[in-house]
Amino acid sequence: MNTLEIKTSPFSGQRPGTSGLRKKVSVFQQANYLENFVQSIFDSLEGYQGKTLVVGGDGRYYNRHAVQVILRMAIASGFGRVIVGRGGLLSTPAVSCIIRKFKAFGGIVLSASHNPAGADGDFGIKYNIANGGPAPEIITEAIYAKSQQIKQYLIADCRDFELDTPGEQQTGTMVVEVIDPVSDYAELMQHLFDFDRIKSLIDSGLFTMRFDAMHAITGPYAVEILEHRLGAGPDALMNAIPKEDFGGGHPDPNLVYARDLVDVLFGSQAPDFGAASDGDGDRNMILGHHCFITPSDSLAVLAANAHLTPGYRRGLAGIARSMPTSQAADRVADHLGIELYETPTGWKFFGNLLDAGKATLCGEESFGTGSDHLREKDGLWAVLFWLNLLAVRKESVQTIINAHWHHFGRNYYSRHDYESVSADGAGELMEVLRKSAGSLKGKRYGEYEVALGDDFSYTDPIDGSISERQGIRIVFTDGSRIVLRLSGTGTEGATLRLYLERYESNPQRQSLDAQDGLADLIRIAEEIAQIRHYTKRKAPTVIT
Ligand code: G16
Repeated sequence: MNTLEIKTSPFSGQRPGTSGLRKKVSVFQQANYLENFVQSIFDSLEGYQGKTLVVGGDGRYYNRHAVQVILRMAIASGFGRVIVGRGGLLSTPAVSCIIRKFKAFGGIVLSASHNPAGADGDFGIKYNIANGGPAPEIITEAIYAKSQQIKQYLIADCRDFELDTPGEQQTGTMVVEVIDPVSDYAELMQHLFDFDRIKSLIDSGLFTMRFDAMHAITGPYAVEILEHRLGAGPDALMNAIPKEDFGGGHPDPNLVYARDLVDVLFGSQAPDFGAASDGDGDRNMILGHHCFITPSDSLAVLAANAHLTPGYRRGLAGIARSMPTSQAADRVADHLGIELYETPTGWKFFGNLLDAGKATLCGEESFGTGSDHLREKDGLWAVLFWLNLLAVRKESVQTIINAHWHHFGRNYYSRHDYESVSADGAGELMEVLRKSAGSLKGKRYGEYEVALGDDFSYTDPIDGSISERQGIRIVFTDGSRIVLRLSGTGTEGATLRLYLERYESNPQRQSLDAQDGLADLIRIAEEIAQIRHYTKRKAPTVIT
């Protein structure tokens, strides 16, 4: 078998964002674009010859083609084995699970997460390291640097691999092993949660649920785990068949894009529990009967109740959350007497804390929750965690969240997204704020007085690496916060995210709609940041 050396030249803009390289499919379809990036990944790694690589994606348009290219390039670069999910499919948490279980050198995840798919949609590629987690910035920057100097890539001159049947295929010195994408992950879930108890709850007939896979990767995982192992009926699953274009939808599990599920949970005869996951299976949204749990509250509830599950009965070492995530989990950490870590946005920042055993649970406002069982956030894991709590506590989701707020107080929280706005306008807004943030201290806005204004900077407590310019924080003397940052995952123009948080300890005042509870802060954010002026938008595109 020949190795071809193909001459190429760099593409600008191959710098990975918050979570890998995400671009329009048409960008990836340019000759050599994908190959350049894959070669740049391999060129930035050392010592992988003869080792194992895991490859899989969320099944979106271009997934199959990309898998075949990566397999041929992995042979040419000297990997010894590639483990690939049947059909080229693996959820992001399953990639993490399999890297760890089989002690692989690393893995490549093909996904643009919740971004729409199809020929006109988005595609993405991300490298995960041996701990199963996203490559840290030092590696993503090295990949980018290689991509800007690349002159050639190596690819095996061989036929396509058969991806639809589990088993091994030898080509040259490399083995391609096609595996069932679900079973290793399902086993891990069964180990962490009390499946018998959840099954009894579902079998009791007193509990109804609905899970929306949004025509994305969690469909097969939900069928195996929720239906086959836990006994949920097929009518408990929505959109469980993965499609290359996600059925034309936007598989972002939030109140706007998972509207069908939200309508069911807020409709007449609503089930007791509802949940959705995203394109690649790492996000989750939790709903109860006529009730929505913010991701920040979900993290706090899971932390406060973790002792009720087999996997976390041992207690938590610590909790980590991204900076814009609400401080609800901080109160639980305080109560439990454990450390709370505040990191920049991006799951990769949790990796060192998890590896060092400093954090057990992690969460982000962007509908991500996870733990030290993997090094990715994990959508179905969060769903199973909630099901385990419901099975043990035998209370409704609403009762659980009310009791939580009663005990710890409620952190009113919301995120306003201004999607696909002009990059120049959004950039200018951030520059102006960056310059003025420091001078806001002491200023009064109605009842609120600014205690701190800065651009968040993080020093990793394990390796000392510093990540700057991670979002403007305006913190008030009562702990309320306004945070602004630009998304690192969009593919069109810029997406401005405004995060709002206010703490309410009085149980009598905890039942407002979040937008009402945050109305003053929403006005103050506009006054300080002039969002309408810079984005030329009258209102956010998405409110969660
Ligand atoms: C990715 C990252 C998350 C991050 C989210 C939003 O999630 O893995 O850590 O919170 O993007 O990032 P941003 O606010 O920069 O758009 P996913 O699910 O898209 O991979």
